[in-house]
Amino acid sequence: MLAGGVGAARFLRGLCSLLDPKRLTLVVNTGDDETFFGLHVSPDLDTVTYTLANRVNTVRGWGVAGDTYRCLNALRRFYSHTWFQLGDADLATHIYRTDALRAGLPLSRITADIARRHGLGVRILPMSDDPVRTMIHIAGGGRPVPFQEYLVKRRGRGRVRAVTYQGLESARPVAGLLTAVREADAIIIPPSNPIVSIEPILGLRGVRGALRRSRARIAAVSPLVRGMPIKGPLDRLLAGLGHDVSAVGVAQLYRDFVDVFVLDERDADLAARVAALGMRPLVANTIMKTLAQSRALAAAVLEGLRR
Ligand code: FO1
Repeated sequence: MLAGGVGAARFLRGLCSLLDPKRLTLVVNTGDDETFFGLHVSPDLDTVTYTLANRVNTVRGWGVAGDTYRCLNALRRFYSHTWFQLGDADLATHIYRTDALRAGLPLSRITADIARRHGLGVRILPMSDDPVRTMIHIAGGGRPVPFQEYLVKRRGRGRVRAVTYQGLESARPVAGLLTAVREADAIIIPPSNPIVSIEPILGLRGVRGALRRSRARIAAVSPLVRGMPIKGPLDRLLAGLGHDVSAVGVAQLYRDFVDVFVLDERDADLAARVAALGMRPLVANTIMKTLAQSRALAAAVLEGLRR
């Protein structure tokens, strides 16, 4: 599975309740990674890990449940940029990751270690051990800003003119990624943001070609329902980049390698347009507020991949 943050994590909870997690490989976006107070924060890796370990703050979809903010409050004495909510327990993960990176370990090894220390059997791969940073170019906004600054500090304001991925051209796909794509029976793109969560993975050297050639059936789930994202700024990103702000617009971005495209029930009228792109449309409830809903969606996707 190729994964972003909250949408991917919710889908995964359902999937892991249906399959042996040892059969799964997750390739997670790191284009959203950011450094705060000298600490390396990997929001999508942590969201997936905390969710699968039942540690996540389920209201927000990210961070640790019941976390406190004493350290962040104390940091306000020294720093002005305390807009990113890093909880005390969450900070332990960032301290551990940063310490290990400074000791020379690759992010992939540290990620596997963090997953193991959370008792997870699933294989979690950061998309690359090399740094990639998603940058948002805002109309009339001067310099491009890193994704977290655009999303959290600026609350997604401003018309997006372009999105670029710093470091992507020279970044190598993490060891095992291309083999996993080649050898998979099935590949799933959950309801993640195609521009900032999936595109950085697809843009790594060789990944898109490997997906096109893969013998695996590939399914993608729309992260939009009636043109609205469940979470985040996807509608503004698609509009700014000139794409159709609908599930069809998302399907267009994946048309060269996806076999089955999952639309929400409320978008059933778009099925014919998805079929016209050469993908098999599958209609399901894509809203995942409960574990039962995550499980039902994952079951529908698995069934769609078998057909
Ligand atoms: N999202 C916010 O909207 N505000 C925050 O202050 C914030 C803090 C944060 C801390 C740790 C973490 O792992 C995630 C956090 N997120 C926050 C979520 C994150 O910005 C997004 O979910 C992803 O980057 C989008 O894929």
